Order: sequence, then C-alpha cells, then structure tokens
Amino acid sequence: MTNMRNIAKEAGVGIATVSRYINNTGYVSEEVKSKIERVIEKSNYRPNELARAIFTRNSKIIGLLVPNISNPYFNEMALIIEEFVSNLGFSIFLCNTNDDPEKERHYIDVLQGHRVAGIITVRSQCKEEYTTHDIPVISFESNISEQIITVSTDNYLGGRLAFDHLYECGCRKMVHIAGPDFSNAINDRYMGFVDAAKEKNLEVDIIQFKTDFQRKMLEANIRTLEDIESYDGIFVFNDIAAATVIRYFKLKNVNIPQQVQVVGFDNSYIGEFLYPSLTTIEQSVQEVSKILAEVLVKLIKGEAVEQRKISIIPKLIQRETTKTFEKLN
Ligand code: XLF
Repeated sequence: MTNMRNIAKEAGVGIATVSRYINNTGYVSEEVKSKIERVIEKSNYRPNELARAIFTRNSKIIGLLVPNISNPYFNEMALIIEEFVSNLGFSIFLCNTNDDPEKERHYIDVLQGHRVAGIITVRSQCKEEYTTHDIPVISFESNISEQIITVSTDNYLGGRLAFDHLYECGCRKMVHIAGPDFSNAINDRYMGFVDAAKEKNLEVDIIQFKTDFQRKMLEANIRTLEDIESYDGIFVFNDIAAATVIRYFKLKNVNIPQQVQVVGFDNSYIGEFLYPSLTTIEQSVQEVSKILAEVLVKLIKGEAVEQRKISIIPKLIQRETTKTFEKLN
C-alpha cells in the first residue's frame, strides 16, 4: 500500500520532506518536489477525495470561513455560495471562526491540509497566514494584502444613509450601537453616521458592542443599556443586533417607531420577520455572495482578475421600525 514512508523511500528523500510537501508546511526544493510528484503519479493509490486532492494537489473543495453561521447574513451567504459553486462541481468546507484569530489560523491550516482549491474568508483577522501559500483567496470586508481581492459594501455610505433617514424621520437625539472595532466595515459604518451628523450640527452618542455573532452575547450587551429609551433614533451596526434591540424594547414596553425609531444594516431575511419589521441598510447578500464565488472560481481556473477592490453600493430598505413620511406630517 502506498503511504508516506513508501513514497519517501522510492523518491530517495526523508519522510519529513514528503510530509512537508503533502501538508504544504515548509520549503521543499523544486527538484525534490518533482521526484515526489513522479512517485505519486506512478502510484495508483486513490482511496478517497482527500487522498486524491493530496496526491494531485488539487481538490474540488472551497473553504468558507465566516465569523459565525448563526448570523442570518452569514448563513444566507453560505447558502448562496454553496449553490453557486456546487453547480460548478465544487463542495464547501464551512468554518466558524467566532472572530477568534487563533481559531481562524487553525482552520487555515486545516484547509491547507485538505488541499482546498480556494478560500473565501469573511471578516478575517489574519494576514500572513493567507499569503504564505499558493491557494487562491478572496476576502469579504478585511483588507488582507495588496494581492488578495477584497469585496465590501461602501459601509461609509451606508452609515450616512442610516443617519439621513433617521434625520428625515424626525429623530434629533440619536445613538449608534457600533460593533467590534477590529472590523473595517463596522468602523466605516460608524464614521459615515458620525460625519453625516456633523454636517447637520448634531451630536450623536456611540455605544460599542464587543461581539455580534451570538444572540446570548448580544442580549447580555443590551441589558447594560440603561437609558436607551431616552433616544428617539438608533442605528444598529447589523440586523441581528438590531433584532435583539427590538426585542429588548418590547420587554420594556417601549413603542417602535412611535417612541424610538430603529435602523439596522444588512437586509438579511430576519428583518422582514420581525415585528415591527426592520428598516435597514441593504448590503445585498445575493450580490456579495455571487461576486465572492464567481471571482474565486476565476482565480482557481487561473484567469486574471484586474480589480483588487470590489465595492457594493448600499441602499435604504424602509419598513416599520421608522416612521413613514406620511406619518410625520
Ligand atoms: O462585519 C459586518 C458586521 O455584521 C457584517 O457585514 C455584518 O453586517 C453581517 O451581519
């Protein structure tokens, strides 16, 4: 039976070298690489997809790293990407990083070990880990390196749209509930909101949450917001956090939109199911997911992609958590 030991013996190299080659964990000279490849080629040991991938260095698996699949935006994204790539013969290897760089690093290693054909990484906190191997990578939101293509919404514009809408709906005492500050996307939403407020000479308050990926953690954050009903307008950094804010107001008998108006960000499917349904800033999950999948497949096929930054234009989706203009008059 062909195994690493046999391959090493036949190629005339050490087992550690074969292991470095197969796991892509260190330097192997071109000459040694071709010796190992020749032995692997000769062997017809092809027991399963993983082994095939290891031997041919080319699997039909795409690694998808998301902060946490329990966020509706990310679970919809995973569904759309999976559908798109499966039509092209690829399967998805889904990893939840929990916004933990250690966990993300671990998954990058696992994906390398599985010889994935490409990686889609969402809100990544790692950098060199993506540049020290030759697997094609595309990033949503995080700028990893000059070489790696980033897709992101114009979050700054999104923050401005949220402010302008609340302002037009009559809000004058506003607060922004911002998310974890390691995310460019979240910081840009915050900056857009604050800059638009400055232009109207309005001071806005900011509250910062440390997480958005688990409902329980969000609820714990929200319970600390004592005077939240003293505001008449709230812009929340994403829909799942906005859903938790709405529920909190329900429990406190605060009426939305009569007393407080709320705007989320994402336009994930959860917004329509809420009562009252959520006004939000859309970052089209269809558009984002399709671009991520399409561009990655191009990179896997070795096709050139010129654009390094791909920007999605956000748009206001008005529902029931903000007053309609008729109600204002
Ligand atoms: O990283 C940001 C924050 O949350 C991402 O785009 C999201 O809006 C998804 O819910």
